[in-house]
Amino acid sequence: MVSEGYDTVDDETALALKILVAGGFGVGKTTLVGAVSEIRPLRTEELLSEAGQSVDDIDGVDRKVTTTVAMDFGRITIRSGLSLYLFGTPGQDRFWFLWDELAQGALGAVVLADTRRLADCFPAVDYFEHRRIPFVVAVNCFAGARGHAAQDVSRALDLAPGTPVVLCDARDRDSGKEVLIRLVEYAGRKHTARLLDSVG
Ligand SMILES: Nc1nc2c(ncn2[C@@H]2O[C@H](COP(=O)(O)OP(=O)(O)OP(=O)(O)O)[C@@H](O)[C@H]2O)c(=O)[nH]1
Ligand SMILES: [Mg+2]
Repeated sequence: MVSEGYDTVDDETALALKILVAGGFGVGKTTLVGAVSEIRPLRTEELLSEAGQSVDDIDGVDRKVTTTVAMDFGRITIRSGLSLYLFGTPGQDRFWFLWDELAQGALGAVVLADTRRLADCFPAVDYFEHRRIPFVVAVNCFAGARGHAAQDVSRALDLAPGTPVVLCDARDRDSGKEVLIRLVEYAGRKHTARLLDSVG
């Protein structure tokens, strides 16, 4: 029997994991969550106002008119029985205070990077390294930014050996999904290794 107003618990979607989508300002976080989400994504966009120009760093993202002020939320089913809840972080420094709340209980994170402004993702990389939250770096290939070897990005960001670096197009559902699959596989391996360490 199905009671009106209640979701049935479906064995097919038994496991739901929380994933963060982070990175610098304007790197494509909201775009990625929107591209892959199978539900209408929740967005908290505000217009970039003239008043904000002194604090909003819009260099390199000149056509951008809105910015995330709290978070993005979306959901994707990776395979039968496994869904991901995606939380996009706000990109600007003045919203850092929201990160700890957003990161609670996250399995892992995608750090989006733009090779024209690679340094912008340092704070996100630092954040996840310090909290030992597994992450992959996904280079969003804006026009003209192709051709960067994953190895170069890994070296420039001084990533720990084994941290995956993948190229993607944040606007493309399949490309975004691939990034998420890489993350789930990687984070799964990391968590398993830690578990074995703690019992061994
Ligand atoms: N050419 C190109 N444009 C992109 C790509 N990804 C995002 N954009 C555009 O870049 C701009 C920034 O995208 P957003 O998704 O808002 O970036 P964000 O990281 O959520 O930004 P904040 O929340 O403000 O930090 C938008 O105008 C997108 O349409 C891409 O892969 N290629
Ligand atoms: Mg955003």
